[in-house]
Amino acid sequence: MAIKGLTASDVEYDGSALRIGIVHARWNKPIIDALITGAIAKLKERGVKEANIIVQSVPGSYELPMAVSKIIAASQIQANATADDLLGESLGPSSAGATSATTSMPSQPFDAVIAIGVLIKGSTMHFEYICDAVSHGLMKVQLDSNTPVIFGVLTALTEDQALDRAGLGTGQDKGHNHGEDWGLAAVEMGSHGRRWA
Ligand code: DLZ
Repeated sequence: MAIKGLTASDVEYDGSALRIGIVHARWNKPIIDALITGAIAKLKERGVKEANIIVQSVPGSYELPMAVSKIIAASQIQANATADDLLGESLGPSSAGATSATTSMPSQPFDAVIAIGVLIKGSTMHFEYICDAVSHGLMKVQLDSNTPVIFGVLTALTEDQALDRAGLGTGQDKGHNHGEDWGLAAVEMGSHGRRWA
């Protein structure tokens, strides 16, 4: 059976002003690595600057919702703090001497975060519980934080299924790297956030 992939959008989204986070689990690392590579390739293809792609790892997929929540919150706090600092600088007594050359640019909160994990079913119920917790957890994080969180979690019944979906298939063709779709989805959703703000 053919593996489904993302249908191209009519709009070519421009990622050049976006800041994108990638948080990934380390279970099934070779598959994870291929998915990250695919996601980053598409982010760059859409113009996201390398310096604006921040990659963080966590032990397993179960840790993804908490980690994504924390990096979104940290980026928002950091951006606000820097903006406050700049405001204080321009209003403060020494502002007359301040030049733009001495003033750093505020850092930018994440426009979207891609959560990447690979869950492969074992012989116990572990898989079902983690899949359920992670999918609900990531949805909650994006709605609570108002920041798009791309669901880059493969929930595969076999290792071969996961390999096919990372473009590492061992059959007649190598399958399709879903990481590429997640990179495109991050740029599209991140761009919407800016336009609707
Ligand atoms: C424990 C576990 C198992 C059995 N399988 C996977 C998996 O296939 N993929 C994955 O990302 N993580 C797995 N984990 C680890 C959990 O996600 C988590 O890291 C631990 O339960 C600690 O909270």
